[in-house]
Amino acid sequence: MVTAQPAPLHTHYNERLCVDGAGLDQSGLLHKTGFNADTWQVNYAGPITHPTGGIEGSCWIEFDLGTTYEISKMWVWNLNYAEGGTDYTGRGLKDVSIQCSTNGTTWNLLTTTTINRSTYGDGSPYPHETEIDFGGVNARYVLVTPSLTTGWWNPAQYVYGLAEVRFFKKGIASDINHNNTVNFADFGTLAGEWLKQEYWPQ
Ligand SMILES: [Ca+2]
Repeated sequence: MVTAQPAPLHTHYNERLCVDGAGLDQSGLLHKTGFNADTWQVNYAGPITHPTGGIEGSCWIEFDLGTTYEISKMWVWNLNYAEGGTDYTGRGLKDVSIQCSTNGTTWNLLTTTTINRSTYGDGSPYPHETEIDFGGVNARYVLVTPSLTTGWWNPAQYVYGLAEVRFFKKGIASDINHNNTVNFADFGTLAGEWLKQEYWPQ
């Protein structure tokens, strides 16, 4: 689940669009650009502070991963679209604070960092261009707060946001059912997958 403030610029710029894979191609690696390109976008609305996160910024977006994971990294496809030959990569987020929490009320600052401006200003599909190291921190909630003054690349643009993010947990290659334990239950899950009809010749 994902929540953000202020409200999106339009319903078709809802924050869900930066976590649900919308806009990515079949490989899951390239995000489309262009108008209405399945991105989250907000209008600058003055200083804003998360109810519990405590950092004043220009907006905030909170990702609820559903359960606590050891998070290894986060990929970011920054907001990027070209419209009528104009490069709008300046609407991408720039300086952000990233806080983590296991309960949604007590937050720890992970890092303050800069999200790269997309280099694909020509409107072509583009890969994630920022990887943020989470170092295996335990978190269920991740809160991103762009700086009030340098939170996005082009200060003349008062609209900004993200195209897509993806979180990775610390890997256990044999943890087939993703419960952070490797045991016989994983073998059962794997066997079940093999026995599905679609894996066998017709
Ligand atoms: Ca998207």
